[in-house]
Amino acid sequence: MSGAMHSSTWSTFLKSIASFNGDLSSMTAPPFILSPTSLVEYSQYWAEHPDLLLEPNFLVSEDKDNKDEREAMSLKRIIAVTRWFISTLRSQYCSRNESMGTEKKPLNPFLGEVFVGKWDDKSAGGKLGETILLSEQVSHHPPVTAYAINNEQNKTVLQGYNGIKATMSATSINVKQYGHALLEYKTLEESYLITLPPLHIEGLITASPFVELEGTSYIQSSTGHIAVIDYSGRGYFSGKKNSFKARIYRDKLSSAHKDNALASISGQWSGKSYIAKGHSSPSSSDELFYDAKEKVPERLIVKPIEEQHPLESRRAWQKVAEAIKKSDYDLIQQEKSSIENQQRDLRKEERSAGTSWETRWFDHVDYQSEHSQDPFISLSSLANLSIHNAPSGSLRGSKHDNGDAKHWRVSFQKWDEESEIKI
Ligand code: CLR
Repeated sequence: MSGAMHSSTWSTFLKSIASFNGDLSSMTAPPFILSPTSLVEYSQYWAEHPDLLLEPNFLVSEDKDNKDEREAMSLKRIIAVTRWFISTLRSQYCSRNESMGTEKKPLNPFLGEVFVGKWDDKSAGGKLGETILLSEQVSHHPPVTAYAINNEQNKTVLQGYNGIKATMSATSINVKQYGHALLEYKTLEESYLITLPPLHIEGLITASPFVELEGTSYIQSSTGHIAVIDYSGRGYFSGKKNSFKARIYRDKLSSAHKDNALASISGQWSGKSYIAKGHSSPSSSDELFYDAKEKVPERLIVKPIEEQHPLESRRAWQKVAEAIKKSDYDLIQQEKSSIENQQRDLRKEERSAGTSWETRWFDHVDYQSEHSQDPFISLSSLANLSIHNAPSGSLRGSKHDNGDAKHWRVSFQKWDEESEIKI
C-alpha cells in the first residue's frame, strides 16, 4: 500500500467496518481491497487435494477378522482425514494473500448464485475418478453458502455449509464460523463431522489484512475416534504464524486428558507439520505429516463463461470483476447496483405473488422435527457437540447450545433432475 490517498480511504474503511457483522453488504471498501471472486467460489478450497480426500478409501484391512488390525486401520483413516483437512487450510485461508498480495473483500453472493466444476482424476491407475463440486448461495440475509463435493467412483461425499458472524476489536475483525462439514465414505460405511475454527483478520492498521486461525476445531469419526485441533498465531505457543496442534484420541471421553492421545501432530498448516505417536508434541526430527508448500493444489476445472448459466457466479459477476480488475470505482458501483436492483425486483415479484425463492440443490433440514438417518446427529452426540445453529464447534450445554437446529443438506435427487446447469 502506498500514497496518502490510499491511507485516507483506508482509515475511512476502518471506521466503516466497526459495524460489520458478517453481512458483506454492510461494508463499503476501497477498490484496492476488493476481490473479483464471490464467496460462493470458496467452497472449492475443500477439495484442491482430491487424492488426500479420497485416501481413507484405500486404507482398509485385508484381514477383516483381525480386530487389532481393524483398529489400527481405523486410526490410520482418521489420521488421513486429518491430513486432508489440514491440506485444505492453506487454500482456504492463505490463497488470496498468495495470489493478490493481501486478504480481500470477496463479492457478496446473491441468493441462488451457483458455482460448479470438477477435478479430473490425476492418479496413474484411474483409482480416484472424477470429483465434482456444487456450491449454492442458499441464504442472503444472513449470507450462507452450501456445497457438496461428490466422487461417485469412490462413493465419497463431502457436504457442508458456511456462514459467519463478525465483531470488531481494536486491531482485528473477529469471525465465528457457523455450519460444519460432513464427510461420508459410503463404501467404508464411515462418516466424519468436521467443525470450522474461529478466525480473525490482522494487519488492518497497515492495510495488509490476513487471516489467522484461533481456538479449536474437531473431526469426529463414526468409529469413535476424535481429532482435536488447536490453532494459534505468531507469539502464542510456537512463535510462528499459522501454527496448530492436533491430537487424536480413541473417543471423546479419553480426549479429556492429553496423555490419552494416540497420535499428536504439530507445526504450521501453511507449511510443514510433523506427527508422532502418543501425546507429546512432535518436532522437526519426527515424521513429516504434511508439507503445504510442497504439495501443489489441483485447481477446479470450470467451463468457459460463455457456456455458463446466468446464475453461475463468474458469468453473473463478469462485469463487476472486470471493473475491479481495472480499479474503476464508478463502474464497480454501477455494475454492482445493477445486480442488486435485479435482486430487489425479484424479491418484490415474489412478495406480490406470495412465493419465495427456492434453493436449487439443497434442503434446509430441521433436526428437531425430522428423524432422518443423517449421521450428523450420531456424530454430534459422539463428540458432545451442539446440534443447534450455534458457532461451529459449540459443545452441548454451552451457552450457545440453543436456538433452531436447521442445517443445509444436499439433495442429489435435485441435482439429478437439474436440466439447465452442467458441470
Ligand atoms: C468463508 C468460508 C471458507 C473459509 C473462509 C475463508 C476466508 C474468510 C471467509 C471464509 C469469510 C469472509 C472473510 C474471509 C476472510 C476475509 C473475509 C472473513 C470463512 C472478510 C469478510 C473480509 C473483510 C475485509 C478485509 C479484507 C478487511 O470456507
